Amino acid sequence: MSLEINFSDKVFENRKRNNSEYEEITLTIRRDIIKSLVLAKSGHSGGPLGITEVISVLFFGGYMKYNPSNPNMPNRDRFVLSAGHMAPVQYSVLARAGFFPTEELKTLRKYNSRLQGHPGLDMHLPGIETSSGSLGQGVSIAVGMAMSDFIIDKNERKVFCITGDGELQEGASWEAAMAAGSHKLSNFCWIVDNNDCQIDGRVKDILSVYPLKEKFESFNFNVIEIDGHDIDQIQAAFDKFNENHKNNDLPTCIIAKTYMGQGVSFMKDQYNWHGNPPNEEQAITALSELK
Ligand SMILES: Cc1ncc(C[n+]2csc(CCOP(=O)(O)OP(=O)(O)O)c2C)c(N)n1
Repeated sequence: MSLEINFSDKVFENRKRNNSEYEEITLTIRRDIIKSLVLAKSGHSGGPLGITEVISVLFFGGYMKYNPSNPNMPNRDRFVLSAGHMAPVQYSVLARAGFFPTEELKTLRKYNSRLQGHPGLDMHLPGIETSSGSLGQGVSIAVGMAMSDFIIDKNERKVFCITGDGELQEGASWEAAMAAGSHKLSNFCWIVDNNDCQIDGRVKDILSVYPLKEKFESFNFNVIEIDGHDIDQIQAAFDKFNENHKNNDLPTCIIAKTYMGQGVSFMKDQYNWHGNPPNEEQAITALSELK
C-alpha cells in the first residue's frame, strides 16, 4: 500500500471538559476508524463515524467510571456496544482511553488479532464487557447487567448501551426494553443511534421502528431526543441520565439523531457505507477532510 498508516500514541483523560476540546478527540477517533478500516480491507465505516461524538463524550467527558490500568475494577460502570458491527469506534475509544496500545488498531480484523470484526469474540481485549454483534443480544445482556446491579447487588454502577435503529427490528430488543422499564432500572442508559440507515436502505422504508419516543415511553423510559453530533446536547442528555439515576427514577433512553458516515463528505447519510471500508484512494480523501 502506498498510503502509509501510523497511529499516534495520544491518549485522552476521562474528565469534565469544555466542549471545544472535543474537536481534537473526535477527529482522532474518526481518523483511527478510517485508518484501521483501510488496512483491514473489510468492515463497517458508516455507523462508527456517526456515533463518534456520543461515544467520545461518554468515555472522555467524565460520565463513565473506568480504570484502564484495572479494567475489571469492581465498581466500574459498564459499556456494551450492542451494535457490534460498529466495533472500529469502540476499539479506537478504548485505545485512546489507554486500555491497550494504539498501535494495535493496525490489527483490526486480522488473524490472531484481539480486534475482531465484532467485539469480544475471544474476550481478551481489555475494556470489552461482552461479545456482541448478534443484534438485539448485546442490549439484552446489558439489561441483565443493570438488573443484577440494581436489584441484587444494589450498587451505584451504571450500564450504558448503544444500539442501532435497524437493530430495533430484532424482537429481543423490545424484550430488553420491557425488562428495563418494568424493573425501573434507573441505572440503565440506552442510546439509540438513530441514523435511519441500515444495510440496504432507510429504516423507515425497510421495517419502520417509529415512533421511537412514544415506543420507549410506553416501555417506561425517560426519553431524551438529541442531535447526536451536538456536544452540548449530548452532555445535557448524560447529565439528565445522572439526575434520573440519582433520583431512582426510570431507565433513560437517549435517541441520538445522527448521520451515518458523519465527517466524511462522500459517506455522509449514505446507507451503502454501512458495511464497507474505504479503499486507498477513498481513505486519502477521507483523511484529508478529517484535519
Ligand atoms: C441477529 C442479527 N441479524 C442480522 C445481522 C446482520 N446485520 C448486521 S448490521 C445490520 C443492520 C443494522 O442496522 P443498524 O442497527 O441501523 O446499524 P447501522 O446500519 O446504522 O450501522 C444487520 C442486519 C446481525 N448482525 N445480527
